[in-house]
Amino acid sequence: MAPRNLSMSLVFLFTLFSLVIGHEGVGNSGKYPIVVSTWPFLEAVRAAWKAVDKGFNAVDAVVEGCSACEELRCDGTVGPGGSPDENGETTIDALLMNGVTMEVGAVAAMRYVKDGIRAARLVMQHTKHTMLVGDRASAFAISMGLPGPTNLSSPESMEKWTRWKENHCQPNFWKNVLPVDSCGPYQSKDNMGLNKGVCSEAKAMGIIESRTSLVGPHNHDTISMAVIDKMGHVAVGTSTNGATFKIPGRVGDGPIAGSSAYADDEVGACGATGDGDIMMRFLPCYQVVESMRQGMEPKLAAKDAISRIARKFPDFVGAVVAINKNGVHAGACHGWTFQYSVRSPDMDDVKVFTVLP
Ligand code: SD4
Repeated sequence: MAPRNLSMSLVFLFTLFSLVIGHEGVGNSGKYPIVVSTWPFLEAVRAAWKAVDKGFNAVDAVVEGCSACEELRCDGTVGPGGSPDENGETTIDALLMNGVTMEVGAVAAMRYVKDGIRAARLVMQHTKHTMLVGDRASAFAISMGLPGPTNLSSPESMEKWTRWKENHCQPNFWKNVLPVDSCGPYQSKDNMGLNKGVCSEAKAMGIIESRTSLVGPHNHDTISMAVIDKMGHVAVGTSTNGATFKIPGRVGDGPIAGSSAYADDEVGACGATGDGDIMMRFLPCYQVVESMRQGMEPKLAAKDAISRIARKFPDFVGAVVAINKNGVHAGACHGWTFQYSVRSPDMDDVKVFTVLP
């Protein structure tokens, strides 16, 4: 090929390459950085924005954002001091995912350590595991330098728990057990008559028909945050103290990759909130990201993931927020009105979007 033809071909190839790259939104096209979070957790989004705008990578910005929420105890359901379990104890579920490497760090039912998202980052950075649970997660986090052991209860969580005890431990998460209308210990109703001391006239607690007394806007909020940094890299994180009056040992969707959050640099990210016991059976955030990978717009992908759950559990309460690599975002919800927050370069401050069921 003559030199002139060669250089023209190179110019043509370069132009074509730039167009393709631009179309796919790879690199900083002016849409990045961007921070998206469940609920109007404005300070958390501002903290993440401040970090990512300064040049932090997406993973570290997510940690800054979720950590701010933990410190502020957003809605009483993130960080310490909220959602007492049946023993009156607060435990923490958290997850961090790097959409470049697909590394995940998570802690579940973690006691005595208030820094959920930082503990999740330590799991990701310093172990080859994905998740640590319970007391062992706490011991790990403390051994790696996080403050603790700390009592995670607060006057508010203890008062809530006392009122619940006074109300005969209602509502609760048991089913098919006796006794139905008082506190435990509970026994399987299948053992009725086999065990001495169980009142045979007592009514067994049936399958919970409506979970709305257990799971609603005031006892169930998670921060799930997605960040795309200046390089176009994606990360997500989740932090929650879970469901109020949960059975001790319960782990929700918070630390489950693909359920409360999911990120893939090639596609985008998703965050979820709601009734984790139900949602984790469907991996809604994995679904959202995979649907977007197949070409679905975020709005349709979010709606589709939610409707897959609603078809099987019409009473479930939950929401997802989806963002693709082009910075296009959308939410979908069921059973409640959902709000999510966004901060991007074209905004002066965080903007809250409302999604109706
Ligand atoms: C859970 N999904 O543990 C979490 C809590 C939550 O909004 O509130 N989500 O089920």
